[in-house]
Amino acid sequence: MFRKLFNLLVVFAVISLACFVLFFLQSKDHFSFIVPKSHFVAEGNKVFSWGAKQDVKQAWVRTITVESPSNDTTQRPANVTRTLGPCPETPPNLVGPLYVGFDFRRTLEDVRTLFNSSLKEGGRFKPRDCIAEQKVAIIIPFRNRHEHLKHWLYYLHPILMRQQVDYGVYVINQDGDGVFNRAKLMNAGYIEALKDYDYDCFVFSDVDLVPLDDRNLYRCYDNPRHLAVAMDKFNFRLPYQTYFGGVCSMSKDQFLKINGFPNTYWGWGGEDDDIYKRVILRGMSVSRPNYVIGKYRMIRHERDLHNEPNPVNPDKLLHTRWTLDRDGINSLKYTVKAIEKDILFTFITVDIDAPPA
Ligand code: BGN
Repeated sequence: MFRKLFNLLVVFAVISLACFVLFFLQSKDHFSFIVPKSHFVAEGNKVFSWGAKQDVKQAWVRTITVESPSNDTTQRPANVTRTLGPCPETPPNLVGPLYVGFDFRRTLEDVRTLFNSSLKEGGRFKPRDCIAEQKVAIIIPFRNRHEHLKHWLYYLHPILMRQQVDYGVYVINQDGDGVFNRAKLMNAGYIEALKDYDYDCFVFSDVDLVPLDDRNLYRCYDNPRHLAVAMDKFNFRLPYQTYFGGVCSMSKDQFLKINGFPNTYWGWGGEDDDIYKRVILRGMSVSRPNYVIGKYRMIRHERDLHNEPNPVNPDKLLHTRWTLDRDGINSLKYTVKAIEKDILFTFITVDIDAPPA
């Protein structure tokens, strides 16, 4: 009886010791071969991962190697190996309500200096410590609004970083002086961003809108999401229940389900209402944050040149059911004139064949 008990104790002690040794070795990174080396590259002491989603699906847990930035090889510590898991559902470093002020003395160069070391060329970022579930392209329709862009970048980059988004910023600049077309620019942004990276989520944002709460997550949901629900210019509420303007997000699937955005809304007004109708006509609903989290501050400005309200646009809205399949990403035509990679954003100038103003 005693002998049996003694044997059992010995076996237990041996197993415990083996576990302890294994645990010790793994924490020392001697066991990094257990998980395959990934596509992560190290730049100085910053880690960027450019692995494909397929790999991520196979193994959420991967190993990265971080080179020491030191040039002194005698002082260089051994490579540090870390294991990355998926980012948490709720990003841990959010702060909630934010102060947002548009200091006119701020320059693009100041903003570059601030984020130079955290971003990759083209305004790309990946969280260091985890693998983000979505790859998000932020698309900004643009013309002659550099004054606003610097503020947008100053506020949004740190917010997106705290939100642990794997993202890229695409400023889609309309070439020439013809009539502006916000929705067509966003369609072009969708296509151009996909040439860069395997994005699966798209946030379409006006350049003059800055969120006042970082809990308003720039990601995609089960339904297309309207993020800018409480703008200061509308007294922090929706101007009308079906409003879908300012900032919205859509997964690639949702975007394709509505055939992208209409290309034929020239000038101001109506294109966002058309997009809302497309979403509803395709059997989806609109997801929204509440009025506390969904607050935005708009940078005050004069109405843009060549973006006057177009009197034919309201009428077009009566025909969305018919135009949905004919006017959209499947009928989009534009020419890329230039692609410039800034550290803070990718600036793509497109000729969208605009009628003269
Ligand atoms: C609406 C515009 C929207 C705009 C909002 C808020 C139209 C279509 C005619 C009914 N809709 O009136 O595009 O985002 O105001 O400014 O003009």
